[in-house]
Amino acid sequence: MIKLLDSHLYDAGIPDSLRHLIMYIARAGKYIDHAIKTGDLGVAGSSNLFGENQLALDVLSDKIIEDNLKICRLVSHAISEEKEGVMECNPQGKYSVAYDPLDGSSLVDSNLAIGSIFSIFEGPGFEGRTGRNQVAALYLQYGPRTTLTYTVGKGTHEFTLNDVGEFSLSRESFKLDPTSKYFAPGNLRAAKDNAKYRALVDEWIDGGKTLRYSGGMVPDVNHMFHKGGGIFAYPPLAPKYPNGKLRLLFECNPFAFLAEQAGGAAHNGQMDIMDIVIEKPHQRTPIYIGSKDEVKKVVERLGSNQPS
Ligand code: AHM
Ligand code: MG
Repeated sequence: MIKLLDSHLYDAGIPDSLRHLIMYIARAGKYIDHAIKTGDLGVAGSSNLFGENQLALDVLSDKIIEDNLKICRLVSHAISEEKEGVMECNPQGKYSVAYDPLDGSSLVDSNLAIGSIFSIFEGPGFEGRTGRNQVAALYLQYGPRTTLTYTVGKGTHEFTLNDVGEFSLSRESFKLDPTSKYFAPGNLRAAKDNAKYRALVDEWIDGGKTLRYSGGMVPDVNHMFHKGGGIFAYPPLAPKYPNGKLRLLFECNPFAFLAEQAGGAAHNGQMDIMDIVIEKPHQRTPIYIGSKDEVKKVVERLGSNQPS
């Protein structure tokens, strides 16, 4: 018998308000999925067949999510990777949501997989909190199939969008092995100046690991979630990315929560990703995420090469 997202959330015993919020996010995901499949993927300002102005897909995705977070009335504060400041929504809302509306948007025109990522906190705002305060994290991947993967701290579970527009359970409580043969070396250009990163990449190659890297964090992490393990790295590289490129609130925290709940780990070279205090909305951090022992090995190898 099929299990739908709403009923899976109900069985998880979470408050109805959080279940409704996740269902609104899932709804936004369906509209984005539709826009990707049917829309003009051109730049903002281009017009469609009828001469109407089109929004670029990342702008449209941002708007779809913002609208859903506002109409559900469950959110007090929201912040988008596409916008500078925190948005105040409903003062009575119980939750704060950080989201990346379309991660990997530069991959859209070439038809590679992309995704939307969400990090949900109870209570108002984000600053001064850590990833441990997340009550839920989820992402949608828009690929040949559209999937939604979520955690509320009771394992990590994947749902697949079916032909009648429902998210149906496809993988329940999946787990990451401690080691894995897959590696995804982000920011490989850092290996030019960072001898430790270069040695690590050599070690992965010499050890016979298989490269799986698409340039999109969503499909890259999703790949290891499907293969039962892997290691994804995005180290810093000064002067452009002295703290790495990926953002704590929008990308690193939610994936860290999902990975930990699948038995994996996420670290920035100095501490667990979810222990980093959020000081500003667009804060960046290096990240090493995936199979536990693989993450441990990266941290040992890169050691003091990490920025403070
Ligand atoms: P974006 O949020 O601007 O789309 O950037 C995030 C993406 C990640 O999905 C991916 O891991 C990373 O950028 C790759 O960046 P680069 O190719 O610049 O190293
Ligand atoms: Mg992003």
